[in-house]
Amino acid sequence: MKTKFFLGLIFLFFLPIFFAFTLGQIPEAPASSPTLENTGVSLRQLAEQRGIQIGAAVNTYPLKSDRTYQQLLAREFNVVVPENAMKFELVHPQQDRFNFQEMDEIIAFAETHQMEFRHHPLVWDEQLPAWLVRGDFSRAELMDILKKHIQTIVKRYRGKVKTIDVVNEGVARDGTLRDTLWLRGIGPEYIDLSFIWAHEADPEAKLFFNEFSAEEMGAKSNAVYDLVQGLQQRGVPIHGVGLQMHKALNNQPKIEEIAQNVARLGELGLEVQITEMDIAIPEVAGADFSQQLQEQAKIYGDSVKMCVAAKNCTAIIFWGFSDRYTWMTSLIGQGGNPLIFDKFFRPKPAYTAVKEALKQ
Ligand code: 9MR
Repeated sequence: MKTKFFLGLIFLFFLPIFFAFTLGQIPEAPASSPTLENTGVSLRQLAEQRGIQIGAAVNTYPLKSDRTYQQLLAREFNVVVPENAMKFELVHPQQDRFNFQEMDEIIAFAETHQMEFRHHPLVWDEQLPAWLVRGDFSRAELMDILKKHIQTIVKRYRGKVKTIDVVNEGVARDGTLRDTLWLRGIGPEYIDLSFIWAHEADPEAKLFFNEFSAEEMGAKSNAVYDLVQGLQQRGVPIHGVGLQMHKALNNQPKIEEIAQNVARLGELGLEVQITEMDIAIPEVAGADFSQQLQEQAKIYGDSVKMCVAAKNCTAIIFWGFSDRYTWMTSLIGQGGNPLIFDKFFRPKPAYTAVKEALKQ
């Protein structure tokens, strides 16, 4: 009887530990796995020595299920960004219901591994839930919805999150404001209001305007510049601009122009972060893949060097880190191999180039 009771106690003691491991709740310490190649000093260590952040967007599925993914993420990066977990339709699926489960899981991972968590995005025109899109709300109602959305999320993670993409992709290619549900329903002041509401909810957080195809000098980056300068002139709290950098071998970044753009934003007293970098390799018949990998590596290296050299460039964040999990797979079918580790988590030439750039 006593033995059974004793065995029962042991069973009860180990049960939660067993579940925690099988569900991936207790990630192993980084760098302990023989499945990971030993790449010497990590990007994270080098970036920390440089006083710059290096991060990756995370996909919640492998974060829960893929041990190698977890280990590499924790070893190489010091910032995580939710690739989708904070999108409106996931976090706020019904008007009166929020779902923070995935966000909480990512934040728990970040805390366990002393990584920073970067919010992305509070206000965007994509991945919106049906209740919002089909709601036929008045201007006042939409303002209430947006304020509640922003402040519920920001207050929940206040103190844990230092940087937030408040408005994502608010400018169109020609430099006008992008035609969004928020612009149509509230008017151009939705941008000012979003920053003001986020700041009210967490006055310590650094607030960013995040944009794509606004890296180089041109109509779009001029419009972003004017927009953020306008916010500053009206006393709206803004601390930085995110330049996404979704590029490709056939759409290469013009590094000198990006440096110029980063510098002019610096003159406004703003930080810049490279927020979603990936460099797609297009499938070209007869192309030499190893040559393409070298070309990709050079772009990664030059971009990181540019950021390291710019005083106001404070972070480089990749839109994922392994070609095994990239948004491009759903976009163009085969994946584009845009990241710095391959599908088997082996470091690509791009990884080495980023490392060398961080050493300089
Ligand atoms: O990587 C994200 C992908 O999984 C989603 O399906 C997509 C929805 O539009 O959003 C992707 O992330 C985007 C990011 O949030 C904003 N900048 C562009 C990114 C790539 O489309």
